[in-house]
Amino acid sequence: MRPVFLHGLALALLACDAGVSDSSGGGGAGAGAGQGGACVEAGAPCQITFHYPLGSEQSVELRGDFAPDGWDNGIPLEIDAGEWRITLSLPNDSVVRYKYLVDGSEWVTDPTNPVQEDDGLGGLQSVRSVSCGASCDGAGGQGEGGSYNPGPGEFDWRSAVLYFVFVDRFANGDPANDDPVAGVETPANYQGGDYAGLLEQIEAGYFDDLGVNALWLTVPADNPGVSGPGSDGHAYSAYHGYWPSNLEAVEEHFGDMALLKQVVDAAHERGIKVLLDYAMNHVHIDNPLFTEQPDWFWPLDFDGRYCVCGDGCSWDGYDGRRCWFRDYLPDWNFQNPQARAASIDNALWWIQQTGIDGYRLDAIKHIETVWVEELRQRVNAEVDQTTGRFYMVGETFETGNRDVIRQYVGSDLLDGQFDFPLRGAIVEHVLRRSGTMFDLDNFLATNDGYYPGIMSTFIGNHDIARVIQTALDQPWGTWDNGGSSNWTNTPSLPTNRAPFERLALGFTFLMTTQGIPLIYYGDEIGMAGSGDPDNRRFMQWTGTTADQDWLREQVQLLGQIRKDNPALWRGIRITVYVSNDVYAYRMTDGEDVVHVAFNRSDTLQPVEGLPPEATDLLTGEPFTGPTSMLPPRSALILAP
Ligand SMILES: [Ca+2]
Ligand SMILES: [Ca+2]
Ligand SMILES: [Ca+2]
Repeated sequence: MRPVFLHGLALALLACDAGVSDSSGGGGAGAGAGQGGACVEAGAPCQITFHYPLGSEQSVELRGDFAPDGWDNGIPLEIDAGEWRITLSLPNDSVVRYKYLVDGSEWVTDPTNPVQEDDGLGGLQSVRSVSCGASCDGAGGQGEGGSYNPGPGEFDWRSAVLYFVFVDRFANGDPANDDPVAGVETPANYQGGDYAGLLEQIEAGYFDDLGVNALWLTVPADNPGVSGPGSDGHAYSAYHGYWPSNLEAVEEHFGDMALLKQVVDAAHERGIKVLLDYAMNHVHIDNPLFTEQPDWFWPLDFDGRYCVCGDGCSWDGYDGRRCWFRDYLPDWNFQNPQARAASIDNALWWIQQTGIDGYRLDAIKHIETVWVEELRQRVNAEVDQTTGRFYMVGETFETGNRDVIRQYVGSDLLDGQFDFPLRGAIVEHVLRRSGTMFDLDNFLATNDGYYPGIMSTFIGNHDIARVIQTALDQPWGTWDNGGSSNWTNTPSLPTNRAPFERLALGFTFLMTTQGIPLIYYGDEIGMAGSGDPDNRRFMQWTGTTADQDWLREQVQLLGQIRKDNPALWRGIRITVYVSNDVYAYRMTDGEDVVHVAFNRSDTLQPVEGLPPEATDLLTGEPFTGPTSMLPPRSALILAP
């Protein structure tokens, strides 16, 4: 039962008949390659025992989808050791849906298995995953397997909690460099945030308090002090950093290279890693490279088409890799080896200059993949990784097709990507309370272990409406966006506690499952906002409400709990109870087991399958199980 870690995913050997507590809602306990080749192929026979408590009944049959006619022709259980039981040989990595037929007439679900789902006939059926060992083809039977294997003294990226510092909007330590651009409205203009302000917060311990040990900073390269029209007709400045005009200078609104280096050093002193955002898809048209090396960029004219993305060219496929985001943002042609080398040289230069620990790479599906491959090769060859792997996480804004996201993840490509589909599932089912927790469980059953790397999990970022809008009593927008570009809808902070409690549930999930949880600045206090640019209001440092302070304290607590309990970031997740509104699972890392349960609803709800005795890490109070009643919008995190 001791897990082994060969890759970036938690790998575990599960006992063949680990009993009902190892059931999952559908293969959710993603198991990976076993040590020394002791893995079990998907489909290999696996001995699974089914149980039913002995009572006054005369017969119990197992019926289900374990055989083509398994719903019509049952297999009788036999009395053995004081219970009804039967052991079947079933394929490893499969899922069984079943019921018991008692005395030939009464259909019941498995009373020893809390995992159930709708049977499509108005009732429920039991669901159980079949696993008798680590599968040989990566976690969940899906991944290719990465090469991540931190050695002694190396930082383990699975333990990272990432905070997105939107530099211009985070903290203003030097009013002398604010210098807004003329003719640009405040929401799209520089607002004064800088490295001096960030440095103050690092040194004040703001991130330590949150349990944050990694920062993602917006693009540091110099951008022009000009305005450009957005697709919504408003004038924009380059406050976001995505218009690089000088790739070898630091944006003067933020500071200079010495100050950026100071930020990185101060973070490192506190055990905090730093990722810089790197924009490699395009430059600003003012970048001298565009005039000096026109062959390094795709022409705006593409066989007579005006190749602006979403205009003369599509955002997708080959078009999507060569189109210009705007007509002032020339797009790199990385089919040109000189262009590719120059760009990768620059990415390496920033690493050497600053001593950063990783990159967040923008707009991955809009560049030629060979750029990522070569960057990885050169990082491996040229960057000192003795204290930890140089972690590269990509952004592919894709909510539906997970293969599009996964194709860039691997030991020779990205270490991970932002898990947009997971974000959708959490927001849809937990925050917006749509569908049921069975839907969430079904999603997770296929998502756990789907990617051969370490994904970053999140509920909010800078491209979607502030997540609190999805958690309102009456949430608005759609789950995957919630209001895109928006200048007129500027929601104010909710005045009741419930939305903050729902956000805390979202953070509870992120902080108690695998992946690198990302906190988008301000979400820890539930800042309000619709789509871009309203989702990028300046960080609120003063005048926070009691609800905001409560949420921040919850996130701080969750951060500390995650840090203190490695099972939460490297354990395997096994579903233990599901109802329409309640979800419970346990994270298992060898002998360490932590149970998590939460109730999304506004009513008191039962939960089952929890340990008989434990401590609730959220309150410090003793807990008595295995059943309990969960108050509205509340969670339990239970450790022995
Ligand atoms: Ca400033
Ligand atoms: Ca500038
Ligand atoms: Ca491109």
